[in-house]
Amino acid sequence: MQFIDLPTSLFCARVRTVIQYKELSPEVVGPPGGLGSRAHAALDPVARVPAVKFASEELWLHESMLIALRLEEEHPARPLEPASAELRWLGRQGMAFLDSYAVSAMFDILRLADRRHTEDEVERSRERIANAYRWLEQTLPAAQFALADKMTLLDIWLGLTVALGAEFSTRTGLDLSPPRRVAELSDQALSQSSLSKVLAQLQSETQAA
Ligand SMILES: N[C@@H](CCC(=O)N[C@@H](CS)C(=O)NCC(=O)O)C(=O)O
Repeated sequence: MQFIDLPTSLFCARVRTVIQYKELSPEVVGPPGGLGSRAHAALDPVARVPAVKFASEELWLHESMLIALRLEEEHPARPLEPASAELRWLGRQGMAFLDSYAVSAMFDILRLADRRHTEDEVERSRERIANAYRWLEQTLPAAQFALADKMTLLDIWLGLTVALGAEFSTRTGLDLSPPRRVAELSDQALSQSSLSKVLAQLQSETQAA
């Protein structure tokens, strides 16, 4: 398997966590010539990261969530999804909500901070983050991790999203912190060695960039 990875990317960090947790050894390549460059597009026409390609296949698979699900399917040892279909789909919905609402609104907030903006624009983004967190807070079962007594993909998404929110809070002065149980779950996830190592690496690479 080939993995196009970028050390400063939150989305790549998710894939790196799954790879570390499952003890996989892909051939890791940076985007050749830099992200979105011609050389990168010659290797993978979409020229975005993360992307993975399996030996004997032509497809460069994109989207961190799809990549995580494919790795789960290909490498079921050390599972990162619950056995119950209902919980599995709850977890996937949680990951999709975090991406579509919380993470995208966090990046919107960061972009807004760089230009003239209205309070309403910021509030709308904060409301999208709050809605995603509220849904999780109200829907997740009472368990040690988000869905079970061990780490799942949703915990990886949750931990890295809350960490991103904390970093953007520092940069913008806005409070982007989650409600209590989501915060506890994220702390729990971030204390797992595979995730804490990846987060530390992501933070040091982002600072250096
Ligand atoms: N939804 C995608 C987001 C991936 C993404 O935004 N990647 C950025 C780097 S962090 C990228 O490739 N940007 C290049 C571009 O937009 O041309 C995922 O979950 O993988």
